[in-house]
Amino acid sequence: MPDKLKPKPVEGGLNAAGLAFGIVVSRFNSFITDRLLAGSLDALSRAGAGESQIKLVRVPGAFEVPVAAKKLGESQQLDAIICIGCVLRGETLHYELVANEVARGVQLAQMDTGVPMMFCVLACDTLEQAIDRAGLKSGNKGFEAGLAAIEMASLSRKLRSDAQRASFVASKPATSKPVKSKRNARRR
Ligand code: INI
Repeated sequence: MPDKLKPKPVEGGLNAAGLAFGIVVSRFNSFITDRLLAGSLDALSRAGAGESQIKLVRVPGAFEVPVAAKKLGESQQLDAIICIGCVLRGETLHYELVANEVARGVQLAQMDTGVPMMFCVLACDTLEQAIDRAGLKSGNKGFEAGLAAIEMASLSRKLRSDAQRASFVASKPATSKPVKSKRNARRR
């Protein structure tokens, strides 16, 4: 990379002040999802969010998470949405179908609405694996999703205001001489 070029990256911060969040949580496997929800709320509250900044929606199972998240996104009232669920492998193919569709659905919902959606749907072989990720050995994935939501909400706001300024930047006259390519310089 040339050493003269040091573009400043646009990054989200971790301050939840003035931001609004949606949380969609599934009731299926609530022993796990309630702990993930507690982790997300902990992250949001540590970052300064209050109850009035959080819209909590409960759905029956992970399969129903994407449609609720999409509806929240379509309201364009929220800066980021956390999607919480837990899919545990059973004896049948049901697990695969639910796990695949919820991931695809959440991705589609965030791309359709442009609202960042955190994917906090555990897909585990055993209950023990899920417990480890809901506050035991492997931390709390809900807390991680909460932090990611704050960062993406903040980044989204910044990118939105950058986009509003983009037309100004595009129409701004160049302040320095345009760089001639070597090829053109030789021809002249
Ligand atoms: N829902 C889950 O959230 N986790 C699961 O492990 C699960 N399994 O394995 O069946 C599950 N099924 C229910 C599904 O999400 C829907 O609620 C149901 O099919 C009704 O549409």
